[in-house]
Amino acid sequence: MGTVPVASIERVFYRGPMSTTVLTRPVSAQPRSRPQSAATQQPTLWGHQPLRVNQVEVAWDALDATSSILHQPHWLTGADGAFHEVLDATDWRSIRRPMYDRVVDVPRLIATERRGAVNAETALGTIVSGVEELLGVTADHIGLNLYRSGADSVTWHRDRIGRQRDWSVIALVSLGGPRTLSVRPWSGSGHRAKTRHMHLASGDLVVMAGACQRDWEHAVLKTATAAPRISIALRSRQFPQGPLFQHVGVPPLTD
Ligand SMILES: O=C(O)CCC(=O)C(=O)O
Repeated sequence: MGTVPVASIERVFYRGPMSTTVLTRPVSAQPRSRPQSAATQQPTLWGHQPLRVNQVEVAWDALDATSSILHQPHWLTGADGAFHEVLDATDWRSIRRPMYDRVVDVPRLIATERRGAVNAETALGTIVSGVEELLGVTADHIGLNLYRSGADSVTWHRDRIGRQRDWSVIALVSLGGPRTLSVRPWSGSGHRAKTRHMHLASGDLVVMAGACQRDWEHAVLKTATAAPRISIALRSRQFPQGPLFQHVGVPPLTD
C-alpha cells in the first residue's frame, strides 16, 4: 500500500452528517490528534493491482459445536487501492455514546451504507457483491469502521443481529493496515485459554457463522502503533446458502 496522504485522513475526520439516533459530532468541533501512523502505510505484495475477488480456499474452523469461523487471507487482490477509494468515498462519522455516568467518544470512525445505494462499479460494490455471492444472501446491513491508528479499537462485543439467534452470518473484509481480531467465549470460565487471535491483513476475509454472535464475542483491541485500517462488515438475516456453506466443515446451521 502506498503512502496515505495525511490530508486525506484528516479530511475524513472533518466530514459527515449529524446523526439523530446517536450523539454525533463533526470532528472539527473537538479535533483529535492526528493518527501517529497515518503517513506510514506499508504496501502489500498485490495491493495495488486491479481489485479482484479470489477463491476461498480455507475450511471452517469450529469454535465449538455450534459456532464456526473462517479466515481467508488474500481474499482480495488490489486491496490497497480499494482502501484509498473507500476511505475517500465514505462519509465517516465520529460518534459519542453514553457509558455509565459519562458520554465517551467511540474510538473509531463509522459509516453505514444502504445496499441499494452501493454503486456496483465501485470498490465497495465489488466487495459487497463478492461477499453476497459467497454467502448466498443479500446484505441487510453494511457497516464500515475506520481505525485511524492503534488507539482506535472496538471493544469486546457480540453483534446485535445474532445475539438471540442460533445462527447468523457476518462477514468482515479488511483493507489497509494489519490488526488483530480476537474472539473469546461470551460467558463461562476459561476465557483466556479459549481466546483466539487472528492476524488480519489488507484483503483478508473473515466470516463468523452459526451461534458465534450468541455464544462468542469479538474485539479489535488497542495496540501501540497501527496504520489506518478499514473493516467492512456485512450482516444478513437471510439463511445463507452460498458456496461457502457447502464446504466440508460447514457450521451446523438450522433454519
Ligand atoms: O474491524 C473488525 O474487523 C471488526 C468490526 C466489528 O467487530 C464490528 O463492526 O462489529
